[in-house]
Amino acid sequence: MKELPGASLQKACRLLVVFCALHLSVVFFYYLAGNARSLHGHPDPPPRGPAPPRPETPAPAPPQTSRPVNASKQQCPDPSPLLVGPLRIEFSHTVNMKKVAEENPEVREGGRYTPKDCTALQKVAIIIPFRNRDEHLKYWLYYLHPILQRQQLDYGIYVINQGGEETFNRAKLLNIGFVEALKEYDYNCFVFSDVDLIPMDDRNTYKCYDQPRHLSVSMDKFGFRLPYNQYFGGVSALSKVQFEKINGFPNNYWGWGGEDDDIYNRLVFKGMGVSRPDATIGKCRMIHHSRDTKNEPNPQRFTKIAHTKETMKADGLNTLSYKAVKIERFSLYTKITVDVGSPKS
Ligand SMILES: [Mn+2]
Repeated sequence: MKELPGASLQKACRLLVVFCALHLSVVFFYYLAGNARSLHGHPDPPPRGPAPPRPETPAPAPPQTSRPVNASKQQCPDPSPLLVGPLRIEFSHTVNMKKVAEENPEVREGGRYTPKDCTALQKVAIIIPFRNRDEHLKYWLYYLHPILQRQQLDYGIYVINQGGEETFNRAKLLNIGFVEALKEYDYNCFVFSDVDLIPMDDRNTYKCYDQPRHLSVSMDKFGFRLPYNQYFGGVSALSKVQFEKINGFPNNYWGWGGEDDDIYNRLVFKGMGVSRPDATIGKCRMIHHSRDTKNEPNPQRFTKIAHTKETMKADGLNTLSYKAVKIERFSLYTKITVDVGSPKS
């Protein structure tokens, strides 16, 4: 049957009206659904005032989307959406290591962690020079594991324990940590942290940047200020490339002081600068302690840091010698006890 022109126009109009009604109802449905989600779905913004330490409970994982089982993971977003900002850090309670391990079930043996839902931007080895500071280490692990997980880093914790009774050698222990960590995993970033320093804001990400990073810029010990502009002590981060460029750290600073200034000089002589977080994000607390024995101020430190430019070629990664005495993999960290030799050897 052949239709008249008028009838076909009428049919087209009717179709258009039906289509518009359908469109409107779909829009209205999504409008309602969107309202309902914003009323009930969004978490409250994190509280900023003093509160019990929040990092204890691991942040909820992002909702699982239905993705094919073998699909390659996406890169983790930068910055991590799990960060909460300022943290309350205090050292009055005692830390039960078994409990800390239970509270961090996703940390693997040796203190290793890899984000489940995304590929970490960096593989970070955290190196802690150590001797006889077990109480401090407990606080460090208690606070840092939750923070580092929220930062979505693929990380491992290496405590480099100086065996024997010789004078402490912080920088050499850091060199050893670099070498030992690389034997275990393909790390591309190294964070060197004193055992008694805890960040007060998880936006201070323990990762590497274009320039070597100084992380502990605003310590309570120094009235939350940098003690001096060239200060590079406490917590710092160097990529593998940056560390190798400066031939690692000096091996010849025995006792307290100077080695961090030598490292700063090395960076400058190799044409690098220091990157830092701002004074708010870079706040951190130091656990109070008295001076360790066998770590007296090094009287040679001033003469030594005056000659970094000449000494750095022949003192560092290329001259590092030590003996790994024992490697222990605990649930929250790897402890490597080393014989670092003595000043004369
Ligand atoms: Mn200290």
